[in-house]
Amino acid sequence: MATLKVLHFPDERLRLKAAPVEEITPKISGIADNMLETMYAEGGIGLAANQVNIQKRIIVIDISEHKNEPLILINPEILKLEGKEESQEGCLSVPDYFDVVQRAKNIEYRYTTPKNKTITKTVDGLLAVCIQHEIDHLNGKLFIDYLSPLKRNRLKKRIHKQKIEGHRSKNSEQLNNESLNKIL
Ligand code: GNR
Ligand code: NI
Repeated sequence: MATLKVLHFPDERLRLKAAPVEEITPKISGIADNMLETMYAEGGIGLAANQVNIQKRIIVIDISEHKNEPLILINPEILKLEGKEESQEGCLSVPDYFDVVQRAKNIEYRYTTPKNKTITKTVDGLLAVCIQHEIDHLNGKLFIDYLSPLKRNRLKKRIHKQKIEGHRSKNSEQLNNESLNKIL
């Protein structure tokens, strides 16, 4: 098993629509296992394949307290959305940002397992939120897309600033090494 690199907003690859899995093969199970390992390593409760640049409709979830109830959902689909509820969300592709999003409270969904069984279930609560969040990823959508334009612009500016700061500190380190070399 291996961990994979998680793409961060505003990476355009997060905006691609992932393609359905045509056939469940050992390769697909291997991808799902690596996704679970990545999700656990990053401390997330869910992960969609396109967050690790695999453009296939696979999501993994574990909302259990002891992180020992992994779920693998292949070609997940929402069949029904009912009610509304707001909850705080975060995303491994948008580090250090959390905000309230309104989603359906109850959902009916269908998916295929790695053993090639197709299952239909109804859920609410955190699992319902997580499944909606992950299926959004497969469609190229991020939870920050639901924020007001004002909030989204503030977030964009913050991320842009962090990027510039990152470049600056790298460059100044280089500068210091160069000056150090001259001195030595
Ligand atoms: O780890 C995660 N926590 C979370 C909290 C509230 C709603 C959704 C999530 S999913 C997120 C991991 C992630 O980015 N999955 O795509
Ligand atoms: Ni996410």
